[in-house]
Amino acid sequence: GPAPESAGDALAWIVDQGSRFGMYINGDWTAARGEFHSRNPANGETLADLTQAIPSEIDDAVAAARAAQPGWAGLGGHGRARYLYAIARLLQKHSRLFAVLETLDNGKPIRESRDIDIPLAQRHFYYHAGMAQLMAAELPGREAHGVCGQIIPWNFPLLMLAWKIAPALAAGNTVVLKPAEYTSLTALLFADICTQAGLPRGVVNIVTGDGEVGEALVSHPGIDKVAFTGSTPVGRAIRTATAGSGKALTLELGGKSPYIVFEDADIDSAIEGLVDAIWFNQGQVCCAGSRLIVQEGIAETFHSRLRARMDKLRMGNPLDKCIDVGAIVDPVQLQTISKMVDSNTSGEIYRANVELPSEGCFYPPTLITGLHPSDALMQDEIFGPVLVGTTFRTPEEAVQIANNTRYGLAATLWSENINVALDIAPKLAAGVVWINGTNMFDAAAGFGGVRESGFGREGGWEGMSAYTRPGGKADKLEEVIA
Ligand code: TXE
Repeated sequence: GPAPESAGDALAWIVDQGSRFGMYINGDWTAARGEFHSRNPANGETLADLTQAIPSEIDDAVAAARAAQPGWAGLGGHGRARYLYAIARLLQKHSRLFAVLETLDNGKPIRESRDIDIPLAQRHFYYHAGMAQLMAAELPGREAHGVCGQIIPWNFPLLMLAWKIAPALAAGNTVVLKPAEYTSLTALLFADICTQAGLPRGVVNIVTGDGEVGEALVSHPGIDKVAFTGSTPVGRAIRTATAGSGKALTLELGGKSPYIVFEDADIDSAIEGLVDAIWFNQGQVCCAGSRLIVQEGIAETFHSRLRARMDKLRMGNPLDKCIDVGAIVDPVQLQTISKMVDSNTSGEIYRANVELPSEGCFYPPTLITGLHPSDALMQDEIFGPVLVGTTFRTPEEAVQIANNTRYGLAATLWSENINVALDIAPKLAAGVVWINGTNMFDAAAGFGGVRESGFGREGGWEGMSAYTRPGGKADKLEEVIA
């Protein structure tokens, strides 16, 4: 196969910064203190030393964002769009650097960062540049919240940053964003892009650190809107911390999304779909199709063909362009996954017959079948390359099992019968239902959950309106006309 992608440029960029990063506040870099490290989970090597924000630095970042906000909103939609287009083009120009850096920091296969994460992040900025221009006409009478405090997870570091920052800026907000502590590097490279794009100081601020920094940010009185993607327990804590504060809030939390296969499904496609649903990004995907629900009549055949497909997954160095399954983000997450799988008592476990690299955070693609719908493994998010499953007899039972969860982010169903598909889809409690496909995203389509998967939508008009509120001032006439 082709040679692995070289880490050279990305490592050179880190070294150029002295391998120590301060934070990006008011368009400047703060002093680096090297209080925690970013590591490459594929080999354990330290990539860079990072800084844990202290309260006065969070104050500085929020103050910079507050000072910049009226001017940013005052540029109008067309003015802001110019910057969003510039950011999109720069992301495109540096896409290889971003892709390699993301893979080094997170452990995801280069094929995914190169073909999915980074292009979708670019697309999000292009799309929201357009939204900025349309806003005055399409969301009349609405205005930006002000300053947004945004907290993102480690599974799609740059893409989640784009989902947060692009609509916020398009609507006229300024932001203070905190990336996850395991994966801050592409957010710091993005700060460089903001400078290159000539973005006015203070419009984007990046602070780094752990949950303590996140907690301080969301409860800061200078924040008007909080947007969070991460675990359900932290989402709950943030909802409590912001309750009664008047801050607007959107939460995108965990999931245990059903993947239903009817007996008339195209089995080969449904199996390929599962490769995308649960082994994409090592299953560390909030909307991963992690609960397999197969109709009884085809279950045996389906499971045996699935096991054969699992054996063909290629695991190894994430920089290798042929790799399907890369490294788990961090040793802690690896341990969580392995503990959960080891807790299995009633299901039948199959581990893919693949060679694991001798070092690094790797976990083999795993299938656990024959579970009861109420078993803990069918209820709790594993957030790893582990598919759990059960069977059903009737469509009614499929719906019942699918909805037997506290989550509701996504659902997938496979059937060649359009009547079955159209009958079942609306009965599934989920923010999105995919039919004969899975994990399809578009900047124009609102994404988000119901129940404990959170509330609010990101993307499309729904996402834009979440970054606005009814306005106090009349829109500028020239913008409405434009
Ligand atoms: O998430 P956390 P973790 C799920 C998944 C995973 C589990 C734990 O099941 O196994 O969560 O992952 C910041 N106030 N998902 O521990 O803690 C934190 O610094 C404010 C699903 O990494 O939720 C990071 O930036 N912020 C998910 C971000 O929250 C706080 C993606 C997410 O970290 C905070 C990730 C606090 N009190 C994990 N505590 C998805 N839905 O995509 C932590 N943070």
